[in-house]
Parts: sequence; structure tokens; C-alpha cells
Amino acid sequence: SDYNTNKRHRSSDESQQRLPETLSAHRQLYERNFPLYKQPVEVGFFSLDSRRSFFNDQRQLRYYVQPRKSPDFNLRDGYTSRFVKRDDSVKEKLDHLLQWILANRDKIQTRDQTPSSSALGVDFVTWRGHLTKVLTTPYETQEGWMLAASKFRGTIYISEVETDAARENRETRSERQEEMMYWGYKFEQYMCADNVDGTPDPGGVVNTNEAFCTVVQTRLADHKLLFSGEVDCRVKDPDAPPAPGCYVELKTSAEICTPKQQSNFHRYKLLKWWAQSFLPGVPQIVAGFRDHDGIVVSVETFQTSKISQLIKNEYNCWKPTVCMNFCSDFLSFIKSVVKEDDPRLVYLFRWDPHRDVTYTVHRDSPFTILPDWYIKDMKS
Ligand code: 0WD
Ligand code: CA
Repeated sequence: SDYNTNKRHRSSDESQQRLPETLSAHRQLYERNFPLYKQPVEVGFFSLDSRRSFFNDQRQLRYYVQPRKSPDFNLRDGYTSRFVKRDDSVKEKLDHLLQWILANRDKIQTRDQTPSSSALGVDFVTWRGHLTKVLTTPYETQEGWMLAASKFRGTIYISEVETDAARENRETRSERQEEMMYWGYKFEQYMCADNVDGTPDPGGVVNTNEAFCTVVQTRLADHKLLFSGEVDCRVKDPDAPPAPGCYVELKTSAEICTPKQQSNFHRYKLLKWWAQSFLPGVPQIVAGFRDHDGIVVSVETFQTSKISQLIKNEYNCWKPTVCMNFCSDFLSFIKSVVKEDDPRLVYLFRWDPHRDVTYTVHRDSPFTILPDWYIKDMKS
């Protein structure tokens, strides 16, 4: 039985302090000093194979191979003949990350905790991709989001819920859009080897079920975070910095031919690229620029730490500090709202462009994040 109350769920005790009901996403409110963001530390990793099965190891980690000066990458190659697409109507929620936690509870670094303590010792568990959406919110004008949050043993778990608009988009994608989604994965195949001494195999099958994910721990202001993100590859050099410092993010983008396209690239695409790689501490992004026919015309490397300087000439451009302060304040907002420690309760936070963040509360609903197998195992 869902109940949907913005104002009255807290308690009948009116004497308790009023909590904020909403959070503004106006960028001006977040223009202050950059908050503390500790260097993310990799605490583990996992792999998903061609059937989307979980493995507590790095079998799917691939190696970056620097392309020739003028590579001949045709991103359309194999779309109709050598492509196995993950079923994106299946909602996996946090399941693979929860599987990793159960297998690695001892590896989560916590200060002043007794070995027998039942708590994880982190404030939030989520996917990196969900945090990317939060970071870019003050600048987003197109797509809203819904994030479900539940508290269990002191940790708040955050999992995305697909909006009606996102579902509509997913179910009505054109054939052209479907094919263009393949291009990013095909670029990965051209750029990555399966083994440290191997070379890419553009004749192989692209299977988007396969994934390698890093799990990192860090702190944003006073929020202890544990999150996981998919990693495309690492550099081959065995003397490279330890993960996540050796990881490389791969991207494709339309070639830039006009000043307007250059400006849009800086304003919108680099914001998303920066947020996604900054969060887990991935230092470089290798971009393949392609034409309308899916032919890669150039390959360029961006240092994540230099992106904010690159965009400073853009009028009224995005600022990393606004992204990080909004994220910090949003996590504080979640903490102030999600007080009850009960995984059957879901607090559903919703944001739409030009609106404030609001929330509703749901008990035993389809939004439930934590499966019984996780709760059972954590209690044993
Ligand atoms: O439940 C959900 N709504 C989502 C689940 C949304 C996003 C991701 N996921 C899951 C998937 O299991 C994925 O393996 O999280 C895992 C890791 O995700 P992430 O790293 O936190 O996600 P994000 O940063 O948004 O995407 C990283 C890469 C993408 O590469 P590009 O270069 O396009 O950013 O993960 C892939 C994609 O290759 N990806 C996904 N893979 C599986 N399911 C999804 C998705 N929904 N979205 C992006
Ligand atoms: Ca990528």
C-alpha cells in the first residue's frame, strides 16, 4: 500500500523541528568554495560476462591500445551481424553492487568500527551514473530524474527509477538512434585488447552484457560514499598508477565543424564527461570524433583534471564547484529526510527541469531497492 504524502508522513508530533520539503537546483545557490572531495580509492571490482552473470574478479577488464595516426574505424561495421544487445527493459537496480558488497564486506574501509559491527560504515551506496546525474542537475534543462532511497543499518542506498519520459524515449527509439547507441561500443572494440599483450579484434562480436566495474570509496564534505562505475579499459603499463589512476574512459561524439558545435560540445558534452570521470577519479578520456556515417575522423585525449580550464572561455559556462556543492547539499537533504532505518520504506526523490527537488514516501512498493536476499545475508 503506497502512501504519497509530501507533508505529513514525518510524524503526528508537530513539536519536532520542521524539515525542508524541497531543495532548489538553482546554480547561483551553489557558487561557493569547492567542497572537500577525497581522492577516490578503489576497494574492489567485479565483472559481468556475456550472459550478465556476476564474477567477483577482473576477467572483463580490457587494455587500452593507442590507435594509428589516421585509424580507419567504421563504427557501423557489425551492427546487423555481430551485435548482442543487453536487454535494457530489465531493471537491475543495485543488484550487482549488492552482490559485490556481500562478497567483500571485510574490504570496506571503516574507521573506529568493531570487527563485529553490523554497519557498513558508509553513508551512501549507489551507482556512479546516478551521482553523475545529480552533479549535472543545476545545468540540465532537458531530462529530469527520480532517485529512490532507503536506509538499512545506517547506510542509505540510492537507486534510479526510470521516469515516464525516459521510458517513452527508450520504447520509441528510431532505427537510427538504435544503431548510434551501438557506435560507442564498437569504438571500444577498436580501442581495446582483451589481454595485456593483445591487440583489438574488430572482427569479433560486440556484446553489451559484458562489463567491468570498479568499486570506489570516497568522501564528499561529510558524506562517506561507496559507489561503482563501469570502466572501459586500463593502460597497459604495469608501472602506471594504481586504479583508478590507470583507467581510461572511451567516448564517441559527432565531429566538430562549426564554432556553434564547438560551443555546444564544451557546454553540454564536456560537462557530462567531466562529471562521470571526475567522480571515480578516472584521469583520462579518449574521444573518437565521427562523421554522420559512423567513420571516426579523429581521436583525442582529454585529461579529466584539465576539462574545467578548457571550458572557461565559454560564456556563462558550467562550473565544477556548482556541481559538487549541489551534490553535497542534495546528499544532506536526503539525510535530513531519510530518517527511518527500514528497507521496506522508499523515499522517492524527483527532479524536473526548472523545478525544485521534491519527494514522496512509499511502503512495500514496486520502488523497493533492497532485495530479501541482501537483507537476509547481511543479518546472518
Ligand atoms: O538501473 C539503472 N537505471 C542503471 C544501471 C543506469 C546506469 C547504469 N546501470 C548499471 C549497469 O549495470 C552498469 O553496468 O550500472 C552499471 C555501471 O553503471 P555506471 O558506470 O554507474 O553508469 P554510467 O556512468 O551511466 O555509464 C557508464 C557506462 C556507459 O558508457 P558511456 O561511455 O556511454 O557513459 O555503462 C554503460 C555505458 O556503456 N551503461 C549501462 N550499462 C548497463 N545498464 C547503462 C545501463 N542502464 N547505462 C550506461
Ligand atoms: Ca564509455
